[in-house]
Amino acid sequence: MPTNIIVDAHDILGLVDVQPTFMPGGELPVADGDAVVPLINRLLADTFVHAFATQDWHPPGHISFASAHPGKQPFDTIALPYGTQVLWPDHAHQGTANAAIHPEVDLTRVEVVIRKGFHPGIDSYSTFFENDRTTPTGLDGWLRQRNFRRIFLTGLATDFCVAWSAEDAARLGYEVVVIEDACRGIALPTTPGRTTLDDARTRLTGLGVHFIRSDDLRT
Ligand code: VGL
Ligand code: ZN
Repeated sequence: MPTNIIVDAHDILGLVDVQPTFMPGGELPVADGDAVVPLINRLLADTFVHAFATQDWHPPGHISFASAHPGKQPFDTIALPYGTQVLWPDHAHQGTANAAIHPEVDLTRVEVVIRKGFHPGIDSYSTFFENDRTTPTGLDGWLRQRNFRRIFLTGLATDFCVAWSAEDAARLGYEVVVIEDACRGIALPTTPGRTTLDDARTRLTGLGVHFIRSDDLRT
């Protein structure tokens, strides 16, 4: 995608899981995760009129927690009816300060907040569908009724909730742009020399998702 992308009225900025639980000091820290906050605030102040946000929002004993599976450790994987599930440290506890959107994020232009991951027996990375890839969160209906066509994604983590959101959005027919410097990833090792971040980039590029930097954007 060219630099100098002009942002217009059909464009919306997505803030994916910008929650302290995913930042240094949180339960599932993403390295440098807090660095996205000032950049997102700049995009909200200078570039985008419309925004949505998501919150990972888990009940106690959620199926994605390693602690819910005796003998398992965080970052182990297990097979569940809907596919392979990475097990995580307990995180994003409903109603806690670390599960709130980071208090320094300016929410003025955030028109809807989608919570996900609240069903005890299914994880939900994507902001469109839960991890069975069929249970909707409702965001697609909201975006369609509001006439948004192009979604710019920011937040945490690039290789999980941002990537799965980007993939679903592309499959649903949206134009999808990931603003890379406004995201941070977890980068779990996959095959030798590659991480979940490399794999996500390859998969998404194949689906037509664009990767840009925030200074490629113009109003
Ligand atoms: C996320 C792992 C578990 C994310 C959420 O926001 O990317 N990752 N839950
Ligand atoms: Zn989670």
